[in-house]
Amino acid sequence: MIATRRQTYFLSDIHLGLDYEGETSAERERLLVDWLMSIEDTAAQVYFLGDIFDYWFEYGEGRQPDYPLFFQQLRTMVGLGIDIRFFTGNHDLWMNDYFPKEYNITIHRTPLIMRLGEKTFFLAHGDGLGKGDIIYKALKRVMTHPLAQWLYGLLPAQLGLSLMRSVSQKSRQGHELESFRSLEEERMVDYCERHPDKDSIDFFILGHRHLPIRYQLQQSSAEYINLGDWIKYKSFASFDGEQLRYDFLQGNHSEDLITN
Ligand SMILES: [Mn+2]
Repeated sequence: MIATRRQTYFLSDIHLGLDYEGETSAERERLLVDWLMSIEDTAAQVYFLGDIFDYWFEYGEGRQPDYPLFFQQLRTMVGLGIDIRFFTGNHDLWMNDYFPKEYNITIHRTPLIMRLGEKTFFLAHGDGLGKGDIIYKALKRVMTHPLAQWLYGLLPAQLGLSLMRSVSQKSRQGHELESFRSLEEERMVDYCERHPDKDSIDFFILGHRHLPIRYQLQQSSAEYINLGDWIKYKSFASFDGEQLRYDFLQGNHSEDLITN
């Protein structure tokens, strides 16, 4: 069989490491890997738009959190010539050179504007974009400073990781997984509406919100897509060079897609 790899896939907020409402991280990892295997023959590129991991720290020498099925599948896909990109999210800000070195995966730490086929994409995790969130933005500036990571690295690995796990859980209780406000109140929609390049962008694809959203921006042909998550929705988007599709792994959440 000749594989025709021309699809680009987008997903985010998988939060490996988190057990949530009756689904363990290992079960979620299995579903993810099965899905990744199912797109091996069609995927040219896979964009993971952040919060792939619920917490992440690289202690070196193979002492980072380990998701063996997922990591093996990444290796297989990269070996097949599939271009895999990781964006850092607020839960996995501290990705360094483990994935570039071990798996030949490119890491993006800032939003990316790129062209695929005839369309222009804006890609980002979405944390700290738009108005407000002053405290988080300041915290992010501290957290992304190499000194903060270096200091954290001084903690014993087990303590460092369990601390991260608990902070991670708190942040979720605080502002993630909350229900949808009106689109006008959605900070990331507002960010896209005001983006200076809005007229030249076709798709703003973001994560972070944990809600499946496909929204036509005002007075523009651009769409704002939120990728949902793999905790509740198991949602993803794909692009074949012309059309963008929004899908759900188990097909039973399609009615949850928020549109205008
Ligand atoms: Mn998230």
